[in-house]
Amino acid sequence: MNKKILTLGLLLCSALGATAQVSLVNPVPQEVIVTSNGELLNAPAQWTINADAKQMSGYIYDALLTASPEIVKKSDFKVTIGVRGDKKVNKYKNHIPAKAEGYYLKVTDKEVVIAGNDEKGLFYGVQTLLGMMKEGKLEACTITDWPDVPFRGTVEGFYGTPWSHAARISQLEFYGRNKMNVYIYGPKDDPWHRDKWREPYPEVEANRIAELVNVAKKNGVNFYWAIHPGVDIKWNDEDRDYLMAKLEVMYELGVRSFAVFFDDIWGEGAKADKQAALLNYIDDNFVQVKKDVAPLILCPTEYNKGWANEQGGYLRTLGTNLNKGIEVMWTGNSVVACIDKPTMEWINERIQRKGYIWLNFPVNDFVRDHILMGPAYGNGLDIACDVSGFVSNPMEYAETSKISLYGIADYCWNMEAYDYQSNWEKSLKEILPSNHEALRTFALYNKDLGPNGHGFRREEGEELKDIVEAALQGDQFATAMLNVACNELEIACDILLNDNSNAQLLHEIRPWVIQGKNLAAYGKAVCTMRLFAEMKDNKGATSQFINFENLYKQARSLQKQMFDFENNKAMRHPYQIGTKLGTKVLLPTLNKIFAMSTEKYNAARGTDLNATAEYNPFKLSSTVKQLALLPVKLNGDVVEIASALEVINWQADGELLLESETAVTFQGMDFNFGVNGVAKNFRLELFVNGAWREVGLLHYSDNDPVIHTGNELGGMTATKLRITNISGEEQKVFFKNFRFVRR
Ligand code: 14T
Repeated sequence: MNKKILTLGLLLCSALGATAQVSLVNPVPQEVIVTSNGELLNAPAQWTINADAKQMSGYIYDALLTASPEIVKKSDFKVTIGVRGDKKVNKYKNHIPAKAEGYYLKVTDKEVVIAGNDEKGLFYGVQTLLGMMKEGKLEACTITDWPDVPFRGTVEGFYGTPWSHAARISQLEFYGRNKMNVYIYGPKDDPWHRDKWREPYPEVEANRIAELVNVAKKNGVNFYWAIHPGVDIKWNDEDRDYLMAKLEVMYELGVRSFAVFFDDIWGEGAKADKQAALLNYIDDNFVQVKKDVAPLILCPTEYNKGWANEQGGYLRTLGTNLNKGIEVMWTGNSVVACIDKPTMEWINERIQRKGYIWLNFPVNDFVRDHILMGPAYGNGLDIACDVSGFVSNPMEYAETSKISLYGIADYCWNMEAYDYQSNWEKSLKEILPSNHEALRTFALYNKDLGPNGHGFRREEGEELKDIVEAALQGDQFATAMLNVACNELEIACDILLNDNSNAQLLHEIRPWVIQGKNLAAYGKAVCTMRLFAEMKDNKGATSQFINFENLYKQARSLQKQMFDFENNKAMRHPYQIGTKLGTKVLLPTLNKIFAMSTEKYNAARGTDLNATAEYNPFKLSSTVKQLALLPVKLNGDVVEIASALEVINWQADGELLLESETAVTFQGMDFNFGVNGVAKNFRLELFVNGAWREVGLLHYSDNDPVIHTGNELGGMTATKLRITNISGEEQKVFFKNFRFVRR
């Protein structure tokens, strides 16, 4: 059957004015025939279930119970459910798609039929019915549906605060509703996942995992538990037995799907042949023996093309050595990347199997000053056959992540039909029905990540493009429209701050909403400044108080309020300090208009108001590729270079240069490269009075990675500093932090 024609039919139907109830369903089903002529049916108050005995209990039946109609023995409305082979759906067997997790669904004014190709298919058919009935209506139609990608879901694989137990339960239910079937548990900051991988979970944590396994099951989700042993694993029998024992303990807790992660490590743990041998051992002696355990998943050390060392042959070794059924994860051409056909061709050829995509979106652990509420877009719509699985690594903000995950679910299910914009609009209604327009207005300014080391950016502020362009040309009407946009943002923030319907969401986004109010107020001040800058008498309509200079003072105050809010100690996280939004278009535009207006006013009045909106006197550059993009943060008298979360390959003679516009008098400095005893490999120099002067570097003890500076630093005044690798060979270090205090 032709998908395009069917979709067209659906469009025509919604054009008739009715809200086609099928359009409420996420993911968008593969084939829909609307048989209703646009007329909607009221969902019945009661219905009778018609099914083989074995379907009258269990998780699918429970899911059906969550629908509003009362289930009674006899009623006029019949709901037939079953899987291929069940007597009750036998007559529909030719309609059931012969696809894993597929189903056939028929809705008429008298009955509903749901026939799954397998159990999961039946479960998903029920989800489609429930989705369609969300507004208490039904629509006569037949749907034939199945997923494009066999494994769809998330990997809780970020650095930072792991999700709470409640958040995980809510996620698993969300996955069930949106037909995602994988949740990989691998939070970097769970000690028993990584640092203490050999040790069993304490009782409380163990019980929680057992509960998650059950909730996952009820929602048709495979709960994968991941272990991250690479930090310190020895390739001997002892550690292998530790690992097997831990898996056994997890099996006892109910886990039936496992992953082994070797990301973000180096050294002994990073060897392909050893990793493959271990995975094969687990496969042969655990997975195959247990018989009820899902195929293993491996996250390799070289998990993206940018890090793949062809000469080393790491990926090809995995490809040849790993048992056939073992899945291999891949983040794409770089750590954070969109996935396309060439990406898949490159990796699949090397690993001799279809890559299992780990999409680093909407994860924000490397841009913690931003929260990401935009649509999931940019991945190829033609790679369904090239991937074995597709999972998203989300933010530590679980509830907010649902906006993007709603898109990932749709994309993975029905790739060619994926329309990220309409999916995004739908997701906002799903997540905050009470005030989805306010959420949308706010989310418009929380899509891009800002400049970051991975160079991954998102669209933001496209809808303002014309207004911004004209306003920057001096068009006062456009400036007034920009003022309206700021007004909208303010209204949206205020509405959100008083919406209790999704407390978790509001809790997560709250800092950005408050900062959004500051931004909106700043915008309104700036747009009004622009108006007053050219007003001859410089007077407000009714009051002398509203004049350019007072607006200028207000804008200055708001710039500082935003800065103070970002640097507020109570809310600060250690990495990318700050709470930023509207950074792609709105804020830079407002800053330009601020400068423009102030300059105009200065020129007209002969005043000398400072027209610079943002000020950062520090500039970083580096011949070490991975360091060159790190932002420099100013925090009172503390100057910090943001932490790089990856291993830095610092080549011999590679240098890091920090330049300041004005001379700095140093009070103290230290930095942490995450490795003991490396101070001797680096040289620190300050540029004082036109010459480089070396400053000593030392560790206070043998087991302290922090590098301190010699006493001579105190009181030195310089305009530049540089750190050079003088060891004559590449240094593998972490760039955990670098900071100095100025006088
Ligand atoms: F295993 C991987 F596929 C992976 O992506 N690992 C981490 C992941 O846990 C993290 O959430 C993600 C986004 O920051 O990136 C990976 O870790 C990195 C990689 C970097 F290059 C963290 C910082 C980096 F600079």
